[in-house]
Amino acid sequence: MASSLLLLLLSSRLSLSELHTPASPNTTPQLEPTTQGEGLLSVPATNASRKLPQTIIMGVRKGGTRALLEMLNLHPHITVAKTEMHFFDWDENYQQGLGWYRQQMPLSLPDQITVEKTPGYFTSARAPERIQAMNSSLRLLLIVRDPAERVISDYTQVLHNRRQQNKSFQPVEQILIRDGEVNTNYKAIQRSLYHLHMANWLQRFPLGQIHIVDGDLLIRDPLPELRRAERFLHLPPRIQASNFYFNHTKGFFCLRAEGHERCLDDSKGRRHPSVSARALSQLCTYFEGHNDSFFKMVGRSFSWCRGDGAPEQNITSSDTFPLGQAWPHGQ
Ligand SMILES: *[C@@H]1O[C@H](CO)[C@@H](O)[C@H](O)[C@H]1NC(C)=O
Ligand SMILES: *[C@@H]1O[C@H](CO)[C@@H](O)[C@H](O)[C@H]1NC(C)=O
Ligand SMILES: *[C@@H]1O[C@H](CO)[C@@H](O)[C@H](O)[C@H]1NC(C)=O
Ligand SMILES: *[C@@H]1O[C@H](CO)[C@@H](O)[C@H](O)[C@H]1NC(C)=O
Ligand SMILES: *[C@@H]1O[C@H](CO)[C@@H](O)[C@H](O)[C@H]1NC(C)=O
Ligand SMILES: CC(=O)N[C@H]1CO[C@H](CO)[C@@H](O)[C@@H]1O
Repeated sequence: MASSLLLLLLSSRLSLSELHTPASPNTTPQLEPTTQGEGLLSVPATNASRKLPQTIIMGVRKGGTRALLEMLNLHPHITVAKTEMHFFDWDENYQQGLGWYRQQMPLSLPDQITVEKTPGYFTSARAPERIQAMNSSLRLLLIVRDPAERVISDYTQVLHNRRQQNKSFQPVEQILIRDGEVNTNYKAIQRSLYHLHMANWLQRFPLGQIHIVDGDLLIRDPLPELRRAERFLHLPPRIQASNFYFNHTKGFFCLRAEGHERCLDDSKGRRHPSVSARALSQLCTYFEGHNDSFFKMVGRSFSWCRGDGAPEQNITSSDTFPLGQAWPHGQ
């Protein structure tokens, strides 16, 4: 009770992590304030400590990692690091050592697991071996989405950043297509070649330790994907349908816990630039050649580009994650 009151008093700093439904009447609600580090509330008598993550969301960039993290954070047995750590992919951080890394983690109770997410890990050559060296039985989560759509979303984010800095930028189609061909030098396209990156991870971790979340399904209907994630993490099913409600203005699901509501921030709902049906179709054809390798590698397939070419009209869709307005690829 006392701690609930404290949480209310701290409402200006409330974030979803404070909105847990306690696992059982005996479980103390999580007390970690929104910012990393020094907890105003770390004093109350709990056995909270900072633990190395037992689970890492390793990617993919623009695949919905933030939404997945926030949704998992609804679970009373999960506590999450709020910011992207870039520990295993940035040498200057890695050199600080595991002690430093652990200090960046939120407080967690004995029955909670700590989750960190840094989408840059997925495409990092060093991350797999470094993570393996920390904990070879760690469980990895990978959220993927349609690779063509991910490219556009990736472009949109960079475009937004460059605009804010008054920097010049190339129109999307000039970057995607060069001399009539898909521009395979474009970094965003390389990041969508999931099977190439996945192969590096499978050299270090068995497939059974990597769970893939379907980002396109997670936005449309979060609960079933979260159930699968709970099972993979060996957690009891605690995330409920009542934790989600659809915000028609935003066009995507927002989260609710203990009477508090929260939507993901606006950067997640940017409009995509218009891409012609022709360019899109070319992109889809290009990725088709790669999707099979990935599907075989992970023993599962996804509905990407739907194999029936691009839609008829130009697309000015919003960023899919978590806006929920997928491209009209057939339906
Ligand atoms: C902390 O842990 C000890 C031993 O594991 C237990 O006796 C004590 O009740 C715990 N304290 C709280 C506040 O949970
Ligand atoms: C390693 O990860 C596994 C799976 O999440 C976890 O059960 C175990 O406690 C971790 N080991 C350490 C030393 O953190
Ligand atoms: C960008 O340009 C606008 C208008 O020219 C100006 O108001 C703004 O301060 C500039 N921003 C930066 C970051 O330079
Ligand atoms: C729904 O989204 C709109 C637009 O972002 C926001 O102003 C409003 O507060 C949201 N409503 C709820 C109930 O989340
Ligand atoms: C579609 O996009 C192309 C190239 O961006 C443009 O030339 C064309 O007018 C657009 N068509 C429609 C129907 O908006
Ligand atoms: C869902 C999807 O895009 N499937 C395609 C994967 O790639 C093969 C060719 O490699 C196509 O035949 C599938 O339609």
